[in-house]
Amino acid sequence: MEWLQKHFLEQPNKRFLDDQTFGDVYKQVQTVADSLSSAVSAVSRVALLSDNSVTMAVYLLALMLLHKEVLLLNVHLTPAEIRNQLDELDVHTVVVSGERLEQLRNGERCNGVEHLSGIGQVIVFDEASIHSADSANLDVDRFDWHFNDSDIAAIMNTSATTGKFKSVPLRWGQIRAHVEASAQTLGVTPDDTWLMVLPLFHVSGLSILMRSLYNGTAVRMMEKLDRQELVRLVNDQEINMVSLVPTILKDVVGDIATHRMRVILLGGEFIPMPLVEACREKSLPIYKTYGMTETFSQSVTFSILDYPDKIESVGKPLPGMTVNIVNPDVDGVGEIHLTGPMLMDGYLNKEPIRGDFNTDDIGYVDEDGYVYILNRRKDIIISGGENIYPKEIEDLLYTLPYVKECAVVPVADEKWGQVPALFVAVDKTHSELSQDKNVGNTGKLTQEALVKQELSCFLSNHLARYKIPKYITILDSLPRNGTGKILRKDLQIYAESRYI
Ligand code: S0N
Ligand code: MG
Ligand code: MG
Ligand code: MG
Repeated sequence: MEWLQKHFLEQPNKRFLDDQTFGDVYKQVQTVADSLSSAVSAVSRVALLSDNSVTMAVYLLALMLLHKEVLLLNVHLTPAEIRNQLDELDVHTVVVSGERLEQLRNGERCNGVEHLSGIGQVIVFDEASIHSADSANLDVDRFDWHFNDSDIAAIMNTSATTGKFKSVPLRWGQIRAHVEASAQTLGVTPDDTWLMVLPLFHVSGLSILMRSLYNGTAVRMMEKLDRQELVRLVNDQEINMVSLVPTILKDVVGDIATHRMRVILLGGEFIPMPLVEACREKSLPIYKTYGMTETFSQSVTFSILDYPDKIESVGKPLPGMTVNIVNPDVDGVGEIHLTGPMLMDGYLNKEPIRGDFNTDDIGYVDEDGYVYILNRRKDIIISGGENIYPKEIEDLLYTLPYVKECAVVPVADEKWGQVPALFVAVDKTHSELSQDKNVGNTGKLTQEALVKQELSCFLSNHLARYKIPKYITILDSLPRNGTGKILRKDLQIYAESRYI
């Protein structure tokens, strides 16, 4: 937060967030911190739930200035998922935008199932107070602007192979290491304006705010993805930097003019080579990035225009980061392990990391130090940049008394890159699946349609939309190998032949 104070002193009139200057934001952050301070004085953690906006950024910075650990909640989560995350991390205060308030209050989706969130304290954004920010009544000394490297700035929950989320503490030392290394890799110019269309609740978005806060450059916020507006901002040179996932870029690449941008940082999911080729043909300054919440975003990056012979790689580690290939085969392909100052020191409430961090991704490093990813984490499904772990969905389904066996597998998808597909075997005689129970509101359904309806309804009450399987296939039993393991690859091949 000293960075904000520094830019306020050195360049108060420079644009920072949309049309707000460093001077404006400096005052707004203190005003909001003042208004929140008594409500949050007794707690060390506060959750924040909002879509991207300048107001969200100001509230986030204000909570940081109050030295709170800010749990950033994904707006796509259901009330049940939100409550679960709050309970697990012992968070009782949620700061929320007016638009997302209903989501905390009422989780009803279908069949009258209710999930009231039972949260201790809910504080709604107060836009009016932000704009009444006035320097006259500000005494900067009442805040402690200094942060220790080991202080936690934010917490993000990431889904995990186990099916249960893990909590990543993002500490100031890690953030500083990242913004310094990123600036060295991408360069900084005084006119940089970085478009934030990716969510501030992911490191893809939060890192943009932190880089600009450190470099004293501008951020243009986009609340809701608007593809036309994105193209206009790029072509009219209102921005010169943007972070995107391939799901977004592939929709707009045809409309983007050449040579207008300084950096298009592209990552968050598998990057298809035809997209990279299309960008290279237009000379778009694509910087591929490989990174994750655990490393506070990009840890490996390169420019496809500067190194065209390496376009199949994800680039070289940022200064300070090291990639180690562990257990390599004869071709040098092995587990990708990372280490360096941007890496977290361990998940909350888990063993600290000693030595390298195993990403569970598989790849190799070439003789020039470029990293190639061949397989993403085992079983992971990445839909439009959101990670989904089959086990979370499967474990949830196994809580249903009539589910005998189930498996969720990734299926290629034109829009989202990948989507989950569910295979399930059920006990059709179970009372929960009886025709009579549903006949009132649905009319007569086939047994299969009835089962699918029950499952869809159950899933939508419990899981964020992007995690809900796009395809459901009901089988008598799931195919297994000699040792009893479900043949997931066979299911994936079957799903891709049937549904695509
Ligand atoms: C792609 C996005 C913007 C899609 O949102 P869109 O089109 O606005 O959809 P909505 O209007 O919100 O919803 C319409 C329907 O679509 C469903 N839906 C929304 N998102 C998804 C999804 N991802 N998959 C499947 N379905 C989705 C909605 O539920 C809705 O459904 P209905 O109509 O049924 O209600 C949005 O998904 C998005 O923002 N994605 C990107 C998220 C992201 O940033 N991921 C990256 C996370 N990774 C990291 O942070 C580490 C990597 C990293 O740091 C990085 C990544 C990229 C670039 C740079 C970096 C870096 O290193 O700095
Ligand atoms: Mg959107
Ligand atoms: Mg969205
Ligand atoms: Mg640390």
